[in-house]
Amino acid sequence: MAEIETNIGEDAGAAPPPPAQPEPVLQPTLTDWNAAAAKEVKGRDLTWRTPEGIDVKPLYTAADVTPEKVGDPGLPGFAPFTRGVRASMYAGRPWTIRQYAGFSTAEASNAFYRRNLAAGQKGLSVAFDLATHRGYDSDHPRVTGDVGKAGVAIDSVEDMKILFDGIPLDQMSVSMTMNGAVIPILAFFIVAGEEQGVDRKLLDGTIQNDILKEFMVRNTYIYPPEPSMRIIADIIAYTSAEMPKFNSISISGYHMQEAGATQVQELAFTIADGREYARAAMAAGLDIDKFAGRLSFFFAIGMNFFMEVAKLRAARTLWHRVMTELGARDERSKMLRTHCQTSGVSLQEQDPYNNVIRTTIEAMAAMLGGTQSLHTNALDEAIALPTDFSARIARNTQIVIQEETGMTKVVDPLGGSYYVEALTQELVYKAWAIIERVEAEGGMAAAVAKGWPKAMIEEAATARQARVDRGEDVIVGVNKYRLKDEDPIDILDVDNVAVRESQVARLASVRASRDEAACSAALSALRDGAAGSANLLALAVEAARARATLGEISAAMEVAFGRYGTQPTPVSGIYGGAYGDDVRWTRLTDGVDATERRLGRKPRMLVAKMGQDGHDRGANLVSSMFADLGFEIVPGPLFQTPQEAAVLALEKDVDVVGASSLAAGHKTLIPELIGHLREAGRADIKVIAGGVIPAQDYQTLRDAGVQAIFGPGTNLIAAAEEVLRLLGHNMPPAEADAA
Ligand code: MLC
Ligand code: 5AD
Repeated sequence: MAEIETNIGEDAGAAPPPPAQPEPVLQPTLTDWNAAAAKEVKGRDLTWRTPEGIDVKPLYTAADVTPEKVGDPGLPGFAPFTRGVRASMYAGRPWTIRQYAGFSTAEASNAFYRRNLAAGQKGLSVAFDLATHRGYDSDHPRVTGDVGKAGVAIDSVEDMKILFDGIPLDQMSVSMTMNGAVIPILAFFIVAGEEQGVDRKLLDGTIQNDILKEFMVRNTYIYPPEPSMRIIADIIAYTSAEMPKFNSISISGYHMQEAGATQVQELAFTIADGREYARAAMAAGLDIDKFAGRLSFFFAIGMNFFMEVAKLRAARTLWHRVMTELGARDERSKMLRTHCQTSGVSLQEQDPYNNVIRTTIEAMAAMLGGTQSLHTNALDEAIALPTDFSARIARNTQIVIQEETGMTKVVDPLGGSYYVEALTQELVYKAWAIIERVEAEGGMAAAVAKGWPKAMIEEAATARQARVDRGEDVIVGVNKYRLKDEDPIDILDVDNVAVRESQVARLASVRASRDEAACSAALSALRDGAAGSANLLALAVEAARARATLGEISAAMEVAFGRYGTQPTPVSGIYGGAYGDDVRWTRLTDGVDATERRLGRKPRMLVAKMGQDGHDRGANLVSSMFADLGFEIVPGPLFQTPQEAAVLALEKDVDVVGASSLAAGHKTLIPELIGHLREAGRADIKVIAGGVIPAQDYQTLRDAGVQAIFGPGTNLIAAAEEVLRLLGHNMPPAEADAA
């Protein structure tokens, strides 16, 4: 066989002779390039203005990364950690494949975790159901639609022990996404470890414990802001003293991006939140270098690939600056370590296999940005929780990148890219401007209380929706290249009635077998502690040991703290403003005017949020858009029972109730609402449903009396046309051009 000539490797032979001296040529300049490019595109401006307001040029060169412009990004493992927190990064140890999961009972979730770990997952990340998040036991009347649906139901230490059965807590790092009921959940975890024989000093993991973003975007808070901040300081104090391997908080921007924030907003508010928490712990008397090394972060990774890579690099740079300013001396205190999750909101119900492609691109951005830990979403994200099938593809997306591509072999391989370095710096500047504004207004807790960060995010979300509905932002399979027919895919359906029954039975047995006197003594100590200043986690550990339930522990603190609630305040003018006098918009406003003349008043719609589902992005978008059209909107408060929503609908005498459901409670809650309206003799009030509602559930909802269903990927213009038709307006059929 003829030998193939190669110059690769040691046996390549002598180096080829140097080329003859080239004729001196004049190197083309940037001006030459500009002229050439302008000629190719006939003078069209190729600058891309991103939603962050960044003007991305079509070309970056060495001129964009001079030391005056971008400084020196330094080396990985060294301050300011722009290029990564470890010197060897993935070449030394790959990021943790940590899939967020939880559904149904502790038994079912435990079995799912074990299957995933056997198939190559490396760390655990627990998703709790909404009843648990909001501090209710599974037998509470407010949570009938929520038990076991969006996550696993945990009522006591006994459930927590089952959740980690056969999973040694001194060897497995466990993240728990818990913010509202963080005290009982962390207490259950500590006691479950203890009863597995694991000292809390060895517990490795993370608790989300980030309440500020709950008030801003995620809404699974329980108590008002002030006691909530105290809880965080108590947890940081307890874990920094007792649990040296445990990350006391996961400061989360993820949910901001999910709610519609731009990358700059996500970055800025997350870093500002981090500063607020560090200050709260310092105000409680803790030394910054004793706790800061265990503060961790969590970001979303969406489809703007290079922006996401740059965002993680910028985040590390900013955090180093913030912690230096706060007086940290230890470099470990200034290191931003983060988990990332690919973007849920970027995934679609339509043509769902595209989601695998999206998630792969996002996963690559997360790893090229230098994440420590990663969750990749499943392809059925837009409609349901993952099945074993979809979870396998999601997990394997990471395993393939780690084990087949060689991408892990080089540290920060995009470092030095003109574009990435310039963008990193641009994000640092843009985010810093917002961080300064937060600072000028008294810090993030004060900003959240004033409400402007939330409003800013909602404006960005509404503008994005308008761009998608107008076809300006492309989503393949949704507003472009849409399939005529979609094949249904198998999805996970949790029988919440059965889960609730089994939880109720276990609760009864826990209550029957515990030492009642010890339990109530522990609960009353906690009640006093909440009124005073004792460490709440330490007291809750005692209560957990005595088999107090999650609902009881939460209620004990609620006596002193109260329960928090807010009224939604939708933004206005953004969606309508994007359409201006576009014919699709004026057809609708004409329709609303005609309906108003017919009714003798503006058409009224209640936008209802029932159950413990706090995902309010869709509801706020709908409220904002319909108000722009001329509807009178009644924005329903979060967490209503179906009966409360019905009472509000009757009181306000609405024409339509739009029930927004993103947490799988729709099959229980919406039929109940319709039942209450009918009982009151108001079957004429139209009920429509929107949100994460799988096609498989449409018939059940229609049979219950739902008149229109708007799933993920709905064009709001088309939805409004449908609503006007329901109100008796003779609206011509929806135009294809709206999509
Ligand atoms: C890492 N290590 C190395 C190394 N890389 N050592 C030598 N060389 C290298 N190259 C060491 C680390 O120092 C550490 O040890 C250990 O290995 C583990 O690495 P890590 O980088 O700390 O990873 P991990 O343990 O996975 O922790 C990542 C984390 C943590 C710090 C970001 O907070 C975390 O796991 N977060 C996950 C959060 C999460 O799952 N959230 C889900 C949210 S879902 P040592 O001793 O230094 O610790 C959600 C959705 C919703 O919120 O709304 O419901
Ligand atoms: N299991 C798996 N993923 C979940 N998510 C939320 N709940 C679960 C769960 N129980 C994911 C989705 C969602 C994000 C907040 O977390 O991707 O968008």
